[in-house]
Amino acid sequence: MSLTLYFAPNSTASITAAVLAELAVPHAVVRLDIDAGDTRRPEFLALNPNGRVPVLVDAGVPIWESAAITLYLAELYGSVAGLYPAPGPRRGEAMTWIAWASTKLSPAGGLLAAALPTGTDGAVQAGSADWLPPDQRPDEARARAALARCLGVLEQGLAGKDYLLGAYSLADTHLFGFVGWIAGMAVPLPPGVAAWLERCAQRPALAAME
Ligand SMILES: N[C@@H](CCC(=O)N[C@@H](CS)C(=O)NCC(=O)O)C(=O)O
Repeated sequence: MSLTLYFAPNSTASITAAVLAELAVPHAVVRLDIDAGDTRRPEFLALNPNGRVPVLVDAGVPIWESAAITLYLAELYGSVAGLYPAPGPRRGEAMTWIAWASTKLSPAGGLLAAALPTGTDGAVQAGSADWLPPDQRPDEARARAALARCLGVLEQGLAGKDYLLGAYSLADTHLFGFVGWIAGMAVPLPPGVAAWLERCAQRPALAAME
C-alpha cells in the first residue's frame, strides 16, 4: 500500500493531514499552491475533477472529499489504533459527526470565509474557485448567525463529555481542523466547544501540525 496526500496549506487538506498524523500512517505529500492555480492544472483535475484538496491516492486510486478520506482511513487503521469504534452503533455515531462536519459545519464556515475581506484570517484565498469579488460576497452577519446555529449543535453533542464519543476518536480529529479554522475567523465558541478544542490541541499529533 502506498499513500500520497495532495495537500495545500490552510485548507481542508489539513483535516486529512491530522487524521494521518493521529494514525501515524506513512505517506508521501504533494504540496499544492491554490493561489498559483495548482488545483486547476490538468494533472490534478485528473485525480479530482472538482479541483479540490484533499486527495488521497492509495495504490493509484484517488479518494477525495475529506469525510470520505477520514472514513476510509478510519476503516483501515482506526480501530487497531483505538481511535475508531468497531462496526456498530458507536461507529455510526462517529460517522454522523464526520458527515455532519462536512455537510453542515464546513459549508457554514465556507459562507463566512467567502464573506470576509481577502487576506483576513480564514478568508477564501484569492486564487480559490470559491473567491468572490467584494460586491458579490455573502452577507457576513447571516453567515455568522448560521455558524452560531451549527456550533450550538456541536455544544449539545459535547454536553457532559470530554470528546464527541466520550473518549477521543477520529471524529474529534476530523472536526478539530474545521472548528479551529472557524475560531480563527473571530467566531465566538460556546464554552464546551472551546474547552474541547483546547483539549484536542493538546494531542501530540495535532499540536505538531503546521
Ligand atoms: N468538500 C470538500 C471541500 C474541499 C475544498 O473546498 N478544498 C478547497 C481548499 S479548503 C480547495 O481545494 N480549493 C481549491 C480551489 O478553490 O481551487 C472536502 O471536504 O474535501
